Amino acid sequence: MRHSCGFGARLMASPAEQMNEGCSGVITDETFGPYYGNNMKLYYFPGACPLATHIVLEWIGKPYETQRLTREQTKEPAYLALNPTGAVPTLVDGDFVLTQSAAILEYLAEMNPEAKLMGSDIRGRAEMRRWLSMCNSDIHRTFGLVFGSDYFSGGDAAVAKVLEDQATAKVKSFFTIVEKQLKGRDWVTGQRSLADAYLFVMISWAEAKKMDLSDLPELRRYQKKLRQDKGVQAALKAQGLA
Ligand SMILES: N[C@@H](CCC(=O)N[C@@H](CS)C(=O)NCC(=O)O)C(=O)O
Repeated sequence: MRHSCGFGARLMASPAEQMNEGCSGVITDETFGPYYGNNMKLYYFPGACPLATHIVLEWIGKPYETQRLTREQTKEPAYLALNPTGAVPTLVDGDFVLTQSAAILEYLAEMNPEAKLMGSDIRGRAEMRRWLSMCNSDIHRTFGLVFGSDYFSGGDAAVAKVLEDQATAKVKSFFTIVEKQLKGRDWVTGQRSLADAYLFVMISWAEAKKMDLSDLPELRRYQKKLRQDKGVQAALKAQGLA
């Protein structure tokens, strides 16, 4: 696939950027080799969906490692052995390799219940999953058509334009639903959760695509508040985005 989503996605990280990676250092042949460190390790592209996991790792506050990749590296056999979809995120925890954002986020929340990122009872967890699913299955998926319109149109510029416009309108319709939910709330479920980290990334993509959010004041207020959050700022900085 020749498309990628994310507001900071770049094809290559400079050596200086690679040197800035947590504890993982410069990308080497061992990048995808067996990993026996004590900390969890997150594979990502800057500004792409793994930013949600990165924010959650910051909220949890335990040591972790990251490995920035290029898109090309995610198509190499060694990485495909970790994540057969050739996408990020991938989380490695000892001998456990996990893919898919929603699964990774819930794994982190369940491993760290003290961070209270899931919702406190059955309905609270269901409510959190409602918004997490909207991010992962509705907004993210539709953004795939916005960022990937060239790919999905087979290179037909007119079709690509229709795809991008229609998908942009669909994303906007999801944000309009979120807008109503945010009224009177600082967090999408009323308390900080996994869904907030994902929603922050989705709004950042809208901003990167210069979507008109002027009629969604609650969404803009929410984004501004999250931008000031220490965990969000730390994750953005670590990815070279702040
Ligand atoms: N369903 C997957 C989707 C992952 C995904 O689409 N990741 C994008 C970045 S946001 C990617 O790595 N795309 C690969 C590419 O563009 O080649 C998840 O939720 O983790």
